[in-house]
Amino acid sequence: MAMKTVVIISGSGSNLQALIDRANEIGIEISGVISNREEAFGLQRAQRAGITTALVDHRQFESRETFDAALSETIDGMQAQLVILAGFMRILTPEFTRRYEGRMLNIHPSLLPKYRGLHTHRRALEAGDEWHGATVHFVTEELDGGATIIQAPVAVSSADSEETLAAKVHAVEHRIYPLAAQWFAEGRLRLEQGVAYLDNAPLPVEGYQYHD
Ligand code: NHR
Ligand code: GAR
Repeated sequence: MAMKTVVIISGSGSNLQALIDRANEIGIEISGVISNREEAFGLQRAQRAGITTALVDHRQFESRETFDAALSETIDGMQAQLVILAGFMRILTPEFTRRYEGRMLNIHPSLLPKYRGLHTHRRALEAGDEWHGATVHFVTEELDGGATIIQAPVAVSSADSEETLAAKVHAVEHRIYPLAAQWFAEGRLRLEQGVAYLDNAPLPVEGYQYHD
């Protein structure tokens, strides 16, 4: 039985597309896609794939709490067993993250714990880092601070701009996010007392190191 999954986006949705393309193979059924932005291209990707979409526009709400309450009603209406943040750009309240703790994943464009928050490609370039990358982690109340599941490194070249580096990071994101979702759907991945386990063994704090 495929695991019912809701994907939450704010923008282009290329990670959503990677999940749509491999949903059957990895054992998920995307029962809905939710965006906080009407113009998010990911909504069109979902519609094209015949997936139910919903718009929950944060600007229509007075507070983060009321926005998050509407978001959870929408998620729960889609009967999600797994919640996937894919380029979702709003910080979530502790009440919301507690409700989905252990079954909500995020992909973040850096090698966490480096560069939590925004503008990660620019920050890695400005620091002169040799390595950058992407991290899939469980979402907890601490922003980009939940247990790491998979990390994929990307070599930075001196010729890289923010755009070229972002493109390289995207390419690895599209490989590691479906893999993490597959592990979860197969019941191999869990969060227990802040630690991520794969096949009953604790993952290292830096997560499973992905390479081709
Ligand atoms: N919420 C919690 N509690 N914990 C996490 O780990 C979360 C989260 C919400 C989103 C994604 C995250 C990322 O991968 C994520 C992880 C948005 C911001 C942000 O500053 C930071 C990190 C992430 C997402 N957002 C601004 C805000 O005020 C708005 C920016 C905008 O709208 O463009 O919410 O990077
Ligand atoms: C991805 O690179 C993802 O890691 C990042 O936004 C991009 C979304 O691309 N996420 C964040 O910055 C979360 N704050 P996509 O919409 O094409 O999947």
